[in-house]
Amino acid sequence: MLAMIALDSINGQRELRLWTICPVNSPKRLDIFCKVIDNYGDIGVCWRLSADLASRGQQVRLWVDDASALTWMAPDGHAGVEVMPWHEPFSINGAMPGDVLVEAFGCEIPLEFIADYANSTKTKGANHSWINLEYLSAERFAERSHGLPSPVMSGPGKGLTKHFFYPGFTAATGGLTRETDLAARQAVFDRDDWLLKMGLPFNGERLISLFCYEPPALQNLLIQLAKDPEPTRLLVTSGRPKYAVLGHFSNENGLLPINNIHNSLSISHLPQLTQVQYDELLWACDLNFVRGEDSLVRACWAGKPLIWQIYPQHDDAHHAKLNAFLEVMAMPDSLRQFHRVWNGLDDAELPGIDMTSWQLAATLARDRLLAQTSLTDRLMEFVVKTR
Ligand code: TRH
Repeated sequence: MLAMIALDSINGQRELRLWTICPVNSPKRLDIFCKVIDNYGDIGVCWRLSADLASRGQQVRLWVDDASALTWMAPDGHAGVEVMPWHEPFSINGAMPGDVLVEAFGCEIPLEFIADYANSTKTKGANHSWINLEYLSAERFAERSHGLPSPVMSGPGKGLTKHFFYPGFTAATGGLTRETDLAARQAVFDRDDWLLKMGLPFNGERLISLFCYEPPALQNLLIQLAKDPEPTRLLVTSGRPKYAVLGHFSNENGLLPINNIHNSLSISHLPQLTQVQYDELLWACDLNFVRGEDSLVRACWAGKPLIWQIYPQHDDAHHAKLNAFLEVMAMPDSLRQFHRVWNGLDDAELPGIDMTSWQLAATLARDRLLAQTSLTDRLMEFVVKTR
């Protein structure tokens, strides 16, 4: 913390004032904890945040119980981010806890680490920062709950206070992760070069990326695209989307199925992309199907129309979450209905694709979001404010 004397002029009267300033970007050491529950979102979100913090001069240790996806998501790692194994029983291996603890998605940081963190803050006489990073939601509760304190009443962390940090789409939430160089990289992106580099055939057809679980309307979509006189190349990401698509073909005994009367639909299967390449895929396409959390945010930044398959919850809590997102993005009716059918909230026919109105909404939504500060900026400000 820096203390500074400043001469101020208030209502014409000159005053000497004491300001206390702690620069938001002063380097800190952060320990981020991540448990991989399923799919790629847990590690995807945590890696994205870690890399962004590091590129702003922070030092990050990312403790994760399964780092295997990083071998393809981020094969080159990132300067300033150290990936640490989180095994049971937990061992910190003599390392000193950093200044800030981030507990991603309620993963419950090992008690041994909390004990060391509590001791080290006491010994250093330092303030503590324990952030509970929550799931992204456009629902109103994200604004209400963002920043709330939660005193720790028992265990080795007794006496410390956790703070809830809710990512979100408005200024009253924790915002969305966005790298400082994202717009510059996007501005010089050359789609033709990229497709060539990726070895993807392209003859000017509409490009659609597909990253999804097993949406009930997938067959419907394939039929719609195949029947459409406008040619489409569907770029199918690896894993579950690939098998979901192949499943529809094998339903038809592996024959070229689905009424491809105009030969309109071509399908390319993609390998596992790095996170950087996945961003580029979203920039290259005219329409992106995304899922979960991180790919949704990246598709918002791409500024292209997107269709989101939300992570389903048993109690259907995802219905309200989906509707809140459609609202905050001010999506046109046809796009809202497309989402309802794609997510199984409505078993009607899939509406037709309306690129013009969908593109307009995507551009406007991106512009509104770009006018806000990023999640990483807000997190660092929050740390300073709550210490
Ligand atoms: O994989 P997801 O569905 O992840 C999740 C998890 O299910 C998680 O448990 C749940 O909490 C969350 O959704 C809501 O979707 P998501 O969040 O988009 O994460 C995918 C990550 O994978 C993202 O960081 C982008 C990255 N990715 C690549 O790097 N390369 C690729 O080729 C693809 C397809 C994705």
